[in-house]
Amino acid sequence: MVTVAIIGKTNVGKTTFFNAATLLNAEISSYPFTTREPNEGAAYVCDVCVCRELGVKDNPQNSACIEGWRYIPIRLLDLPGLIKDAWRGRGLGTRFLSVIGQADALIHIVDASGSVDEEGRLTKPGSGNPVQDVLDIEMEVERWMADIILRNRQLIAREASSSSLEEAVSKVLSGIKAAPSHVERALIKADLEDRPIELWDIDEAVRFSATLLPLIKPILIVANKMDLPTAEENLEMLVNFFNDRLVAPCSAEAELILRRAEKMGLLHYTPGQEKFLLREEARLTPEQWRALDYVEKRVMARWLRTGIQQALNTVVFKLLRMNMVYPVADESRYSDNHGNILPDVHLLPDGSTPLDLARTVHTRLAESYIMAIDAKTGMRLPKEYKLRHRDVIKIVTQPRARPKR
Ligand SMILES: Nc1nc2c(ncn2[C@@H]2O[C@H](COP(=O)(O)OP(=O)(O)OP(=O)(O)O)[C@@H](O)[C@H]2O)c(=O)[nH]1
Ligand SMILES: [Mg+2]
Repeated sequence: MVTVAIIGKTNVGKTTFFNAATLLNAEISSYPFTTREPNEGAAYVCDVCVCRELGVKDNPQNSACIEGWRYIPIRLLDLPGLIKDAWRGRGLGTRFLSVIGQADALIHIVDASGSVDEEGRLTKPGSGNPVQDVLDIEMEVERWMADIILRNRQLIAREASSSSLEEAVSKVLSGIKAAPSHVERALIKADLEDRPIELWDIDEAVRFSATLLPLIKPILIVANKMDLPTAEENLEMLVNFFNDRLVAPCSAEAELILRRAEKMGLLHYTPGQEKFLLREEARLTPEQWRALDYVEKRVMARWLRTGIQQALNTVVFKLLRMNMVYPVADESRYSDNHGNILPDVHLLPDGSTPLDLARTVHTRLAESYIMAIDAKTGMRLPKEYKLRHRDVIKIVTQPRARPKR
């Protein structure tokens, strides 16, 4: 399953984002370092389902279809907060960073309202510097990676003499899934491919890590707390400064309010949509009224959406370039063997073939693979066909041999 980890300075709203996306109840507070152990939960990414295009009523099994939108589960990890100089042991230090090794991509949440001070405490909105916060926190991750490399310099040099530098570095960084091809690209980009690793100093190791990090873990910057007025100017600053990266605005608190109110049956709200509608029968307390009025005025009327769903979708569909692919057993009815219409959808990286889809569904399907059919056109697909977003695919397999009597 696609795994996304949330990183960021303490108190920026990581757990609020996590709870809003997973509807879990991990502890949130205005104190720094509230989260002391990583949290894990299921969140969803969504896009238009093929059911309407095909004119069928689907009954999803591994995902959900809500008003023509297909929601697919992903794994979300919420990490304890970082702070500048965490590598020296400030705050909770960097001991939870190894968790990012499990992630395919990172969401880097920053407090766009500038309400978190140097020590990670909440302070007057507008006094913090979100651009500096992003740089500081990414520097902590890079320092942590650089430290692993420097501590293992002799080992890497020994290994490299019998294989290659990229193989040896990749082995030491296997915990964060750095493939030799990533390491090779980063060595060239950082202009370090000819420099003996025994001689690397801290600046060189950090330069290499900073080049490698986005290659192995694409990072979305999420500008949170957009409901606070000071966030608008800072968002512009973030977008201008990080002009070659993606920055997504959001209000995690607004999303949490809406999803909890929806769960309590007070309103209709589909994550990612522009509107929420109060249920006629809903009896709101004055406090609930105030909270929903705040969300309407400060978030929906201004930004159209809370931004949580868009952030998750951007990570999976834009940064990781995943495609939604629907495997079916009966290509004329778009169903599985039990008659479920469009039962499953899988997220596969761009460039995947029908055989990759077969492997994702079941090893047996891959082992007995003969060919694939595009269920929308009925056409047989070439072996090297690159699956496209929203393809519906029938995998044709060899019939199973009957056991001899
Ligand atoms: N105004 C506003 N406040 C928010 C938003 N998201 C989170 N907060 C507040 O920010 C504070 C910190 O939220 P948390 O979710 O605990 O932050 P965290 O990043 O997980 O913090 P640590 O676990 O301590 O690192 C809480 O007081 C939240 O209510 C938002 O979108 N808008
Ligand atoms: Mg937290």
